[in-house]
Amino acid sequence: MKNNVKIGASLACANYRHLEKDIRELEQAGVDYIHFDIMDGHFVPNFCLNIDILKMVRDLTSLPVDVHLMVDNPEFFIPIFSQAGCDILSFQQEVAYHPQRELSNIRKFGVKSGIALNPSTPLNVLDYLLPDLDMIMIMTVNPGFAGQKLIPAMIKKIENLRTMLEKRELQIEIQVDGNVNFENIPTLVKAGATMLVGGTSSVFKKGMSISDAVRKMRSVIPG
Ligand code: S6P
Ligand code: MG
Repeated sequence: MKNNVKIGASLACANYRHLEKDIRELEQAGVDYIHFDIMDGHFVPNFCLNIDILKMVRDLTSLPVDVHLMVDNPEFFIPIFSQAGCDILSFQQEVAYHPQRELSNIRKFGVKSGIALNPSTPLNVLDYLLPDLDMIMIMTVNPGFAGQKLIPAMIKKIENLRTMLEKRELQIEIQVDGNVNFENIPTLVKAGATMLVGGTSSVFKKGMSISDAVRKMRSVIPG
């Protein structure tokens, strides 16, 4: 880990033909965690991964697993995923009726609590949730698909979030998800990101091995 910045691999972008091989490569490359996307075809118009794959991954590796729920009715899925063996669990703020209750439920299961914000969701929704949060995910693209372009306004949002946390002297991880690449990592980290999600733009970049990609990511982290 460089400068306390954690490198995560978005498993949805791995090669499903040989998932175990990719997981071994991720371990060898020294990634800090696996990012595990769950989609329901309703909150986002796509599907990806599932609970059985999560259980299999849990059996295969001791790497921390960070589950990102992009689903309606997160309150229904939180107990199921919390007990399937994840280390961090986050849900989208936009579809949670009682986000404070959901965050404290996640912690009751012994799992770190996270919330994900769509690009258009303002930071003030976090005001009264901060004591219940271990991680805040800034979506740098609209959720639903890999291979999109980072929305430039998200850099200021990350800076503002960092300022908000510093003012209150809170140590909450700032995760960035979407088009995290070798060129924008320095900017994202300087803005305040502490957890990077690497997908098709970095960890699983076409034409590059996982270990070379992770090495390159680490080399561009400032500090
Ligand atoms: C997007 C999802 C993400 C992607 C990741 C892909 O809805 O939550 O975790 O899997 O962003 O990375 P990239 O580099 O293809 O954008
Ligand atoms: Mg994600």
